[in-house]
Amino acid sequence: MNVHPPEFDVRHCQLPPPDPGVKIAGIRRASIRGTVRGFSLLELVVVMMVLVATAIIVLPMLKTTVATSDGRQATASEITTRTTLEVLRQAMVGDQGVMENLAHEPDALPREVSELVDPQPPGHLQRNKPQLARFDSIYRIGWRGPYIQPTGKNAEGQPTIIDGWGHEIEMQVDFDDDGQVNAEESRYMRLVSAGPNGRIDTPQDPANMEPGHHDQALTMSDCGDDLVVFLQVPDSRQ
Ligand SMILES: [Ca+2]
Ligand SMILES: [Ca+2]
Repeated sequence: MNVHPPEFDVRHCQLPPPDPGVKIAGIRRASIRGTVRGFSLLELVVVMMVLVATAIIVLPMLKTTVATSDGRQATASEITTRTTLEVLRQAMVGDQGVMENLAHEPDALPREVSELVDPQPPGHLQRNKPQLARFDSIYRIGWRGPYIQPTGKNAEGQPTIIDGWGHEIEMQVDFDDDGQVNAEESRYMRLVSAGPNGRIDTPQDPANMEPGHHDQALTMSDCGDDLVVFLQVPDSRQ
């Protein structure tokens, strides 16, 4: 059979209709349209097995360490703790946080993180500043808990905020031994996670509250493996 090659129509950039009898690379064009071949079940199973095997290899690596922006390798527990501390910091000093509602009376501020998850105001607030026990929506002052949802329980079984190693995050504040928190003391409030060793290493004595500015100030080595977040003063530890 004498077959002429199809002529290309330049004006319309189209090939003329194919001759159904013409074979292209041994397959009729009609059969290309009719049988688009999919994956067989066996091929799909093999692909799934490869994906599962990859996940089994990669997921434990993600669980163990993650590279941080400064090039360190941080564990998932550390990342969880840093995230939790940031959420806590926002609950304290962020928009509509505790400080916004209570900072004009620093002695009414919470002294334990477990107080932040409670809809009821802390006992010392109810005793010392009963006028702040209810939130005034016009002046936007007074207790408006809970400020954060609990993530675990403390040693006494109370709902509280725990770090990535399962220990309650501690709020440290300078009382200056008189049992009250004044405005200056409230500046040095800080949140402390016990870190991987599960023990609070950061000293709580008043001389050690301010970070970095004088000889007695808190240094990095004082804090051991703890993770510390200062609520109001910048962290200038050396
Ligand atoms: Ca005091
Ligand atoms: Ca520690």
